[in-house]
Amino acid sequence: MRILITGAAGGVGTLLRPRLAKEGRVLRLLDVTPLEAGPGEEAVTASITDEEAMAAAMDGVDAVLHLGGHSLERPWAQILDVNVNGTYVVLEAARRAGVRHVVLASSNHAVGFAPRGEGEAPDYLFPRPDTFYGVSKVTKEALGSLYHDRYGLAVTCLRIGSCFERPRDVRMLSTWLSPDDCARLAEAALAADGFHVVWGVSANTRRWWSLEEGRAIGYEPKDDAEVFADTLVAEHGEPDLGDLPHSVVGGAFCGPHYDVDN
Ligand code: 15L
Repeated sequence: MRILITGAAGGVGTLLRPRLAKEGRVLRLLDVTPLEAGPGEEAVTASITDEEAMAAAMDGVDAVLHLGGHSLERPWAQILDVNVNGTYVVLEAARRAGVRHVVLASSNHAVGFAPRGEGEAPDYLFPRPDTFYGVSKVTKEALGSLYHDRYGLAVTCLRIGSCFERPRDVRMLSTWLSPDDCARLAEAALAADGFHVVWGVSANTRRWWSLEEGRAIGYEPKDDAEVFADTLVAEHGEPDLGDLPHSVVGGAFCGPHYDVDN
């Protein structure tokens, strides 16, 4: 079993690398930043936009975990090149190589402007991107859907919340995806058939995003950001849920000052 991880040197890739290591499994780590391969690993230095390099990187691969791309807002030209076209290059290379499973790192920012409602935000919430970055995640999901329907690849899109060692602010008491839960979610997604869009969130007490579809593919989160609540609330105060950044899925990305110079 060989898994190609794109963007392996990034934040989520770095957290997942040791957690996805397993007897009988090879992790092929691809990034523009050179990485040193350890036991059970292979390292490839390449851009996801390089068609030739991606075709070569798919050799002998059973599943792809596509994390590569800009992880925050950037000018449109960069988003288009790396996030949008890069995802096309990854999926096309996977299809040509006959790779069966592809997991796509989407983001809550694909639906960032969705308001907090009465109940949980459902799975498959209609796109409401909050940035060009969010648009690229919507496009990523759309490309995944296309490659599933037209070419039969099994594709699962993860609308990741806030995947860090620990929540960094009070919003993340709701949106945190712990590194261990992220690995649990990735394992479930890598094995799932069909096409799915699932929230990437832990079993947080203050969670307001659905876990239904995640659980349907076998993801059972174990962590809860609430253990960090006392410290974070003491520092930042209790959140006003009716106001930004708590009133919408995407938090500060939806604020008037969150922009780049295009
Ligand atoms: C994301 O998509 C970003 O990559 C990450 O840095 C966080 O800002 C996260 O969303 C979030 O919404 O907390």
